[in-house]
Amino acid sequence: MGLLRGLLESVLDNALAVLYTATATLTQSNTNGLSLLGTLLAPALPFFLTNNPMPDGYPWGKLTDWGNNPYLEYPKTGVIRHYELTVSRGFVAPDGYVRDVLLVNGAFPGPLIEANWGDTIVVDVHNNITGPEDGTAIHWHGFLQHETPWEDGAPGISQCPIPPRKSYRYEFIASLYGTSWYHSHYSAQYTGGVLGPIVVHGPSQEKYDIDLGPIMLSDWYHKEYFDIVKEMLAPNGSPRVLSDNNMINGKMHFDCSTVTPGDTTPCANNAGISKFKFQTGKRHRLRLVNTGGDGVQRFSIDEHTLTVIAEDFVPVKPYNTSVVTLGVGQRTDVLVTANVGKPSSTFWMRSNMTSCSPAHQPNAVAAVYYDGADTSSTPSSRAWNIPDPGTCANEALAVTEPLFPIPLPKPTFTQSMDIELYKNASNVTLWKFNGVSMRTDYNHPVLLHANEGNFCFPAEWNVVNYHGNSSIRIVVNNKGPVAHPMHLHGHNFYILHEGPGTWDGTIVRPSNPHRRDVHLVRGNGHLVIQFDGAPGIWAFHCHIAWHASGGFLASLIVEPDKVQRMDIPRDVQQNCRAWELWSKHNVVDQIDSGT
Ligand SMILES: *[C@@H]1O[C@H](CO)[C@@H](O)[C@H](O)[C@H]1NC(C)=O
Ligand SMILES: *[C@@H]1O[C@H](CO)[C@@H](O)[C@H](O)[C@H]1NC(C)=O
Ligand SMILES: *[C@@H]1O[C@H](CO)[C@@H](O)[C@H](O)[C@H]1NC(C)=O
Ligand SMILES: *[C@@H]1O[C@H](CO)[C@@H](O)[C@H](O)[C@H]1NC(C)=O
Ligand SMILES: *[C@@H]1O[C@H](CO)[C@@H](O)[C@H](O)[C@H]1NC(C)=O
Ligand SMILES: *[C@@H]1O[C@H](CO)[C@@H](O)[C@H](O)[C@H]1NC(C)=O
Ligand SMILES: [Cu+2]
Repeated sequence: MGLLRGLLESVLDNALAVLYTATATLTQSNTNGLSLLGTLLAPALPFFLTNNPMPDGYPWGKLTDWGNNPYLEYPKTGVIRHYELTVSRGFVAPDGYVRDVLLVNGAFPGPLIEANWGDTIVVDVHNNITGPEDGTAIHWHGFLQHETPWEDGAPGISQCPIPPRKSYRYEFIASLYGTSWYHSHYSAQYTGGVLGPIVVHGPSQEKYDIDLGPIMLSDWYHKEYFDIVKEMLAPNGSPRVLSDNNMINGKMHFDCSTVTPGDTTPCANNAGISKFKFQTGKRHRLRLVNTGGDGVQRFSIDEHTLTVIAEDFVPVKPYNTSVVTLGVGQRTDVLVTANVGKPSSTFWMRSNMTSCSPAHQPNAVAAVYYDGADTSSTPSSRAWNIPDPGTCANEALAVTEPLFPIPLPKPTFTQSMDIELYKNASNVTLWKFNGVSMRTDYNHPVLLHANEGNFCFPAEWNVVNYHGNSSIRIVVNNKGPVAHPMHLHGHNFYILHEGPGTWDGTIVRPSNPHRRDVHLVRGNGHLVIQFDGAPGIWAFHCHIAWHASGGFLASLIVEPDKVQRMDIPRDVQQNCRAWELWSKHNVVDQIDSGT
């Protein structure tokens, strides 16, 4: 592997050396491959309406975001949104430092997937990871997959990985709407570039003029993910992984003079930042997504107020704020009116990582240009001075209230799950969740096991079977000082309480508790969630890539009887046979939990 990489790098040196002279400017293709995100050429949304229009405008008719329960009804449009995603190795320099990455359709970030509420999304994923080869599996973050748990994309849980040079077709319904993303769930692979935005258009009580589309906020690492994981999981390795930079839509400057002495990787100081255009006086929708490996982001636009209208796939009662906090995996949709300056005004957009995020360079910027501004100019606006409160927590639950109210049902079962850091007998630092450090078996997905009526699992798969329970409450107790963004697949969970220490039994707004699919639990604190279980196998894990690699994941079985009776498509078995064959003849270097 090392030799191959060395060869690739020397080819790269020759190809890019010309560009890396002191005066050269990197092109968009040098920094982001075929992606246009973060450039002034990125189209406003909806984009697909121009090439695949709906016959009668928007298909959700009289359904609204305040009057209809999206878990019970969605428009059955019958429209198929078909995408082809090819994952390949490549080189880009998003912040000027050249990296060996994984690209989706030659782009970083990967291309946008767009649909209307109720459409069927069909994605053919082609694994073109070669030199060296590796598996992959794509998770569609926040999608419920209630009729299709085998399309959830968690390797060893809902499917076998897609082997190199093979394809797998994912097919699922967009039964919720809003902003999300897709990412590899195979090891920490997504931090190497296998990710992209998803927008599902739906009703909105709050009107706006322009949909600016996805704005992805992410920490960035100059080392390859595999090397990071290897170092972290070496005996006496540190679980704290420092990021090198922070980016908005995959772009940011980097000060090349700060690289480790002896590092000869090509690096340029002038990679360029993301640029956005605002129409003076108009109201814009910005779709924020934290697609990072670890860092908690605090997003703001100088001198502008943000009106929050959705968190994850849950529309919320609008509230105003200057700064929005997002843990990894979380999304926040905000409306911003361009009425602060003149048509020639320019402003900084900022995303600062919080004190809870180990980072060399925590602050990302992008430029916002009103429609009469010179788009080559540099903003000189004043930042909001709202210091990081240091709690490493989301907005207070009292402030974030779902627009469509659902009262908290009585749980049929309550349990605690503890988060602990420990060293195993080889001195490897791992995470224990609910008493176990998880390690997946790529060849035997839990879902297929259960579907065959086999409910005995090796302890290290960390499976919890809820039998006939329909409403499950989990009290997450964080026994250490580090905050974690807790993500449950297949559900928007109710959030009953979050705070320091242990839970005192208080529930915030039981008449309509907040709901979402990721929520931060602070260090030495608690998070109490509850969900109306849907039949299937659902990963419940920390979304920090390094923590999941270190075993921080549990698989929850809901309604095993129904899981056993599910008619799982033959493709799923076929993909497992293809993986079985590939893994028999190739070494699968699973150095971590596998997810
Ligand atoms: C597959 O990956 C190789 C590089 O590893 C690249 O040259 C080729 O264009 C890719 N094929 C497709 C269809 O993306
Ligand atoms: C938010 O601020 C805007 C002005 O920037 C105001 O028009 C609106 O009423 C405020 N909304 C709320 C919910 O406070
Ligand atoms: C973000 O960081 C910048 C640079 O340190 C600072 O000026 C600004 O106040 C910070 N913004 C917020 C909202 O904390
Ligand atoms: C400790 O964890 C590492 C990483 O998962 C694993 O390779 C090793 O076998 C474990 N050691 C023991 C004694 O279980
Ligand atoms: C683990 O580390 C301790 C102290 O750091 C050392 O004494 C012990 O020999 C190590 N054990 C293994 C199996 O490496
Ligand atoms: C609920 O789940 C728990 C934990 O697995 C189990 O002990 C209990 O029997 C279940 N209750 C029902 C009604 O299935
Ligand atoms: Cu974590």
